[in-house]
Amino acid sequence: MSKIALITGATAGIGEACAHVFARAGFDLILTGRRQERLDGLAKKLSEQYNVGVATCAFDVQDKEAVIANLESLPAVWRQIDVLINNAGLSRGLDPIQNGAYSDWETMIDTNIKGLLYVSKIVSNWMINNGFGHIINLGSIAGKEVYANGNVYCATKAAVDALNKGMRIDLLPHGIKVSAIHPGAVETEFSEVRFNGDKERAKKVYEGFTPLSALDVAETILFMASRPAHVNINDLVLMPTAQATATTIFRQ
Ligand code: NDP
Ligand code: 8X3
Repeated sequence: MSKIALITGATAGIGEACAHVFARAGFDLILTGRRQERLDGLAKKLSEQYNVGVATCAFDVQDKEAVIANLESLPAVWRQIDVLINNAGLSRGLDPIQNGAYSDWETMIDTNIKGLLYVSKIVSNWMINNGFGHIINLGSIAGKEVYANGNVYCATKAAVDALNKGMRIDLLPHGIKVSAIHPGAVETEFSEVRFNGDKERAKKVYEGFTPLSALDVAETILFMASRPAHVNINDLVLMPTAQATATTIFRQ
């Protein structure tokens, strides 16, 4: 029987790259995100290209009832999840704390922290019943270091860092692995979302150096997920070679 990976935020960026990489490795996939048409397109492509099973589930991770209803609607066979990749997340704005928008703060907290918790509660209970599983959380260098105007986004990723450690302790007696990956700059739709669709401003973030690609991160996540049973990578910081810290980037 094939292994199963559930990937949140599979409609773009790192989540979409994880879908490709895990399908190529023979995993059946449960793909989630809000944009159903992107999920449908990806499911068709991956099932044809790699001959794997793909289920899709469109919901907003901020909506607790929607998370519960959608995940609980999965048939029993899809609940045998080997790997949960808690990837759905975003940043909104880059402003000093006194100028931050309430709605941006709420969106980041509700998505990056509460959404991750809603999904993790359901799936970790399934993993406990199954007696196996591996949860891989997407943190960020922004959760390890705070940078100017990053305030609330950095706080949400510091929360992911803490939750990753807490989950690992709580799920240890159940034989469930918990890991986090903390990337530096990865060129995806992330900065476009942060800057509210401003493509020019987003492009500048990655100018003058080679950022990580979504594929770089996805391949590292597959490596984490494919260690032997007795090995767990607790925490992995993955940076572009040109980036030493959250704010120290060598641009040519
Ligand atoms: P993208 O914007 O390219 O992708 C984000 C994904 O998250 C999309 O699939 C989006 O799907 C999904 N998502 C966002 N909000 C929600 C929501 N409310 N409900 C369900 N799904 C949601 O960004 P990345 O791929 O770069 O980001 C993925 C993760 O990696 C995030 O957690 C981010 O914080 C983290 N990260 C990113 C870095 C970077 O430099 N890019 C560096 C470090 C960490 P949809 O819009 O269809 O709902
Ligand atoms: C995304 C990385 O440093 O641009 O989490 O916020 S950063």
